[in-house]
Amino acid sequence: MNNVITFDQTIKSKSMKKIIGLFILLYMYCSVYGQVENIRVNSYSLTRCNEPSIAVNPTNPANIVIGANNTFCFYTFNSGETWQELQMESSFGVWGDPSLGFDSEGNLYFTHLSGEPPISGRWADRIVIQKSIDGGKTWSDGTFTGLNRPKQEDKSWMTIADTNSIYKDNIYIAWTEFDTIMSEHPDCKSRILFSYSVDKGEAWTAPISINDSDGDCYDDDDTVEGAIPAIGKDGGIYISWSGPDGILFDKSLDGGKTFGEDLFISPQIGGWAWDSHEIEGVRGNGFPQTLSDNGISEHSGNLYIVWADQRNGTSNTDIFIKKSTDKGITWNDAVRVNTDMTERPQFFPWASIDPETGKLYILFYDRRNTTGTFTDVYLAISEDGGETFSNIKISEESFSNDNYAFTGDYINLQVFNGVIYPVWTHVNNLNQRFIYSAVITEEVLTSTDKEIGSFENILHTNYPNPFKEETTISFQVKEKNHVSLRVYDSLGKEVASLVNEIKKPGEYNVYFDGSNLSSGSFFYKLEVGNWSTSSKMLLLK
Ligand SMILES: [Ca+2]
Ligand SMILES: [Ca+2]
Ligand SMILES: [Ca+2]
Ligand SMILES: [Ca+2]
Repeated sequence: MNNVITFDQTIKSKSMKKIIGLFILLYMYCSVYGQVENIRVNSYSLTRCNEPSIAVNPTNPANIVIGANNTFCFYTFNSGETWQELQMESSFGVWGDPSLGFDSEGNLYFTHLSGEPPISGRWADRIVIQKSIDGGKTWSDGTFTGLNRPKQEDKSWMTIADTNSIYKDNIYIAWTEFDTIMSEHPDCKSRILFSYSVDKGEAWTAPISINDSDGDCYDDDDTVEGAIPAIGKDGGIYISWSGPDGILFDKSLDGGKTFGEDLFISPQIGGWAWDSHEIEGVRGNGFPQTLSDNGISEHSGNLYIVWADQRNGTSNTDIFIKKSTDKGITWNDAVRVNTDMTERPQFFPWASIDPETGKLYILFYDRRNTTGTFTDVYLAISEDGGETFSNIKISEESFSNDNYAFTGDYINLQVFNGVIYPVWTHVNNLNQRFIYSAVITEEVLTSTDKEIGSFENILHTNYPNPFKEETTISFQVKEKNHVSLRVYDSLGKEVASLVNEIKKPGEYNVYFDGSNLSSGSFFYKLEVGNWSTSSKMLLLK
């Protein structure tokens, strides 16, 4: 049923030479920077190839599978050295928004939208779930959930409960239902739906609506969209999404039968949808992702929500994170994830947690070091439960990311056994699209850490300044040392202690909330061991 295309041997030997050449270059580069080696997944450009989703087989981690728009599936059984490509087929149709995952037994699931345009009324009428028991080589025709014609079912995401959860291997899907997609009629509504399977994708529960107030049907800022389920150890099901009221959150404590009252998490300045005027040249979004740390570290039980918004300027999109240590009842202040001090955009965040260490990894597109529409890919790492982040560039070359070669709505990341597997859409200088990945081990990250060794002790000017309520203070630490960052009023009285602990070399940023202070000048002082410096900021209400 599926067409398997194996890499041509001549192409392979040519690319081997290229790889050797690249290796030498990389080695030279490594001695300075410690660059992550990138893997190109498709050998030739594929039209509409974007929105990649990646899954690593827990029973054989050399088996990695990537799905991409609209119908692509790539799989490897040798950790990405060689890839096979096939086109997904199903009698329900295959129409993009791929989301992939393995259960603990190595069963692989590929969730996507349904339909084929030639069949009138069939487009996106349900969410289809196909299954592979041979690591992605062959697929079932699929089962489905959400069929509710003539309404349309769109932007689905699947999460499989992990081995530490009481609901291990149950499959959960959340998506957006439109009465009529793109309709401008005021009565046309959108809602977040949720359905799950307790029998490995054979049967699906009747979808229920999670959100308390509906969105519109424009597929824009005021549409409710971007729901990604997280399943806790104790079976709590946590979901956040974007819509007219900003980022909202809800949870189910009965295994997904019922949800509660929506909780407001954060405004989303600029909405979730950004056109090419907001992020130069490209359609971007800041959909929130909910995560539950089900691991064994001191951060186990934490919930996180990661998203992007434009609170720091229309063209200066940033990535933010909030944390809850009480299962979503209360949330801390937002922390900025990208550590740069530029006014350039970061977008399409995707996060994953290493359950062994509680380390948090966030992948995103980043234009901090580029001009125009040129884009890099960065990985942010937090070792302290989302309080502070270091950032590492993982793409080998910048590429122009614009609507000439549409890169979809998301990139993706998985962490398994301490190895980090990012996947993103790369566009070459001929506007051809490729899926890129990497296999990033702790050794690679440690060597990349050497980049951090080139850091100096620096205190950057806070941003924004003057500020109304919140501002970000960024600093670098040269060597592992005790670090303190304190804020004083104009009379020298301490008003806040923002950092007071041992820090590794790296770049950090800290949010300062001045909402309960009155207007005036403040000083902030950074101490690293015996070294110290201070700077001034202005609170204007
Ligand atoms: Ca899509
Ligand atoms: Ca609700
Ligand atoms: Ca917008
Ligand atoms: Ca930015």
